[in-house]
Amino acid sequence: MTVRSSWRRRASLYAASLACCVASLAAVPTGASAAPAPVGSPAKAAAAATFTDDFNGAAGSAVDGGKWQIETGDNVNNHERQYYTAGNSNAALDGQGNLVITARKENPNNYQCWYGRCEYTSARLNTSGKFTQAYGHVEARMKVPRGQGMWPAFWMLGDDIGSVGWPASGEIDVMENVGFEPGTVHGTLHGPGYSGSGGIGAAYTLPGGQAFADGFHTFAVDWAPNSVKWSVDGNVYQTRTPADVGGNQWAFNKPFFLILNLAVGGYWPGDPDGSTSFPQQLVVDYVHVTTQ
Ligand SMILES: [Ca+2]
Repeated sequence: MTVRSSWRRRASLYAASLACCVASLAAVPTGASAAPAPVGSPAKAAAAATFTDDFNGAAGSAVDGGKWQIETGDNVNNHERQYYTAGNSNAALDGQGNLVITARKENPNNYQCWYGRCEYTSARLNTSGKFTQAYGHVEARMKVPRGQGMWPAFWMLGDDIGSVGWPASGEIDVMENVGFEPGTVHGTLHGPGYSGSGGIGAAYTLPGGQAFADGFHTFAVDWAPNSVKWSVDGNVYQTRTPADVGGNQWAFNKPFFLILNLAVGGYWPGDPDGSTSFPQQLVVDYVHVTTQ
C-alpha cells in the first residue's frame, strides 16, 4: 500500500512470545515418525499453522478481536478517499465463512478527511500486537471488488515500524489490485532506498481476459531468510532476494504483521468516477499462515 497515515506503536513483547510458540509448534512430532523417509527424499517437518482465520461466525458479526485490530481514520499520504470505520460497519462476517470488507459511498457520521468531508467508508484490519511472524507461507483466498478507484490489498509491515519508521520497517505487499487493471495483481517489496514508486515488484495477469473480481483466487508468499516468492493460485510469478535491492538493506529478515484493507481512490488507482458502482466488496474466505 506504500505508506500509511498513522501508526500506533505496539509492544514488542507480543512478537517475542509468538516467536517462542512458533518454535515449539514446529518441534511437535507429526506422529508419522515410524514410516522411514524414501531414499533420496529427506524427511521434512510438516508445516505448522501459526495463524488461521476462516471467518466462520454469525452473519453481521465483527472480526475476532483476538486476531485483528481495526484501524480507523483517513490516509492523506496515498490520497485515499475513504474513511476507515470501526466495529462491524464496513468489515463483517457474512455467515457463510467469509469476511466482507465493504466500500460504500456514504458518510453517515460526518467523518472528516484530508480533503474535507469524506465521501466513502471502508475498513482496514491488521494483526499488530496480536500476531507477527518471520518467514513461512502467508496466504489469503479472496474475491476482489471491481471498478475504477478500487484498491484492495493483502500486505505486511515490519513489526519494528513503531521504532524504526517506514520504510526502514520493510513492507511486503502480497497482493494489490487497482480497479483499472481488472485482470492483474501486483506483488511488491518496499524498504529503505526502494519505497513508494521505487518499490521492487512484479505483476501477475490472469489468462484469457479474466477479471480477478469474477471469482476467488489464492494470493501467497513463501518467505524465507533472504528470499520472498509470490504466487497466485499456486503459480509462482516472482522471487526476490537481497541481490534485487540495489545495494540497499534487505528489510525482511525479521517479524512482520498482516494487513487487509480496501482503499477507495488515491494516487495509484485514481479516484472513482461515474463508471464505479457502490457498494463494492472485498470478500475474504480465509487467511492462513504456516511455518513453511
Ligand atoms: Ca472461510
